[in-house]
Amino acid sequence: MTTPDPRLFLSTTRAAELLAVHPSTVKRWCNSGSLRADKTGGGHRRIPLDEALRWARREGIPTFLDPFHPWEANVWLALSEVEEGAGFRRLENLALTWLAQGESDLLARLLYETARHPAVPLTTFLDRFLQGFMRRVGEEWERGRLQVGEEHMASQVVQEVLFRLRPGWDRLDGRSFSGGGPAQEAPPVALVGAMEGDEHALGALAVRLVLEHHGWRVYYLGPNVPLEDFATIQRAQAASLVCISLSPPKSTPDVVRAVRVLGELYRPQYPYALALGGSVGNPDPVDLHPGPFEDLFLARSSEELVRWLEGRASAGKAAPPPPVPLSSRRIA
Ligand code: B12
Repeated sequence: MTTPDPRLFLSTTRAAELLAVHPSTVKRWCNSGSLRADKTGGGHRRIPLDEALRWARREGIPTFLDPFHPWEANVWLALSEVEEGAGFRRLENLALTWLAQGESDLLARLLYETARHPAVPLTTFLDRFLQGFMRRVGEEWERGRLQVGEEHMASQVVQEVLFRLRPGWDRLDGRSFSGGGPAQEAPPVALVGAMEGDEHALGALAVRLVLEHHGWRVYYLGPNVPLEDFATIQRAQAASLVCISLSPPKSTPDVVRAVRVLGELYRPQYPYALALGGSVGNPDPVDLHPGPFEDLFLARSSEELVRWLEGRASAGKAAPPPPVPLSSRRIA
C-alpha cells in the first residue's frame, strides 16, 4: 500500500486559503466537529483535501478546484510543487495528459488557474510554464506521440487563455485593455507582432499581455507582419515601442535584417525603441548596428522585457508624440 502524499492533508491555513475564509473560521468548523480534521503527533490539525472539498460543496463555497472534478488532487499536488519551488514538470505532465485526451476545457482551466495563482508571477507563467509546455508539445509531436491537430488544439487553447488574461477583457464599457480611462493620462503605445514569414503567434501574444499588464496600450498585429507595416503603423499610432517576436528557424540573420530595414524606415520625428525577442540567436555586435532607434533591445524572455522597461522608465525616457491620423500616414 502506498502512503498518501502528506500535501493532501491541509493545515488550517492552507484549508482557509482554499475555502477563502479566515483560519479561525476553519478552526471553529473543526472544533464543532462539522469539518473533519485529523491531528498530527504535534497536535496540529490536518484536514484531508477531499474532506475540505466535500465540506465546501455542502456549504456552497466555491473553490478554484471545482472545475477540475474529479482531478482536484492532481491539480492541487501540481500547484503545490510550484509553490515549493520544485518547478512546473508535474503541471506540464497534467497539461499534456489532458491535451492527449482531448480535454481542452480542463487544459484551458489549468493554464488559467496557474496564471492567476498568487505564487506564479505573470512572466514566470509565460517564460517557464507556457513556453515549457509548448516546447514539450513540439517534442511530443516530433516523436509522433501527438498529432498535428492536437498541437493546433494546444495553440488554440493557449490563445484563448492569453485573451482571457488581458486586463479588462470582459469590460464592455469601452475602456481600453491597458486600463487607461478617460480621466487618466494617455497610456504609452506599443506595436507587437511576429516577424515577417513567422506564423508563430503565441510569443507575440505573450508580449502583448505583459505590456498591457504594465499599462501599455498595445496594437497587436498578429503573426507574419511585413517589416514595412511595423514602420507605417508605428508612425500612424505614434508608438514609442515596437516589439517583434521571432520563433525558430528565425534567428540572427533575421534580427540583423529587421534592424537594418526598420533603421532605414525610421523617421526621427517619430522616435521609438525597438525590442526583438524569442529566437534572436547571438548577433555579432559588428553586424548589429544600433541604428537610429531610441533603444535597441534583444531578449529571450518576457521577464527580460519587463526589467528593461523598468530600467527605461526609471531613466525617464521621453513621452511619445501625439498620434498621426491613419488617413495621413505615409511611408516616405
Ligand atoms: C505551436 C507551434 C506552431 C504553430 C503556431 C501556432 C500559433 N498560433 O502560434 C504552427 C502550426 C503555426 C507552427 C508552424 C510551424 N512550425 Co512550429 N512550433 C510550434 C511550437 C510547438 C510552440 C511554439 C510556441 O507557441 N511556444 C510558446 C510561446 C509562448 O513561446 P515563445 O514563442 O518562445 O515566446 C516566449 C519567449 O521566446 C519570449 N518572446 C517571444 N517573442 C518575444 C518578443 C519580445 C520582444 C520579447 C521581449 C520576448 C519574446 O517570451 C515568450 C514567453 O516566454 C514550437 C515548439 C517549441 N520548441 O517552441 C514549434 C516550432 C517552433 N515549430 C517548428 C517548425 C519546423 C514549424 C514549421 C516550419 C512546420 C511546417 N513544416 O510547416 C511551421 C513554420 C511556419 C512559419 N512560416 O512560421 C520548429 C522549428 C524548428 C527549427 N529550429 O527550425 C519547432 C521548434 C518545433 C520542432 N521541434 O520542430 N508551429
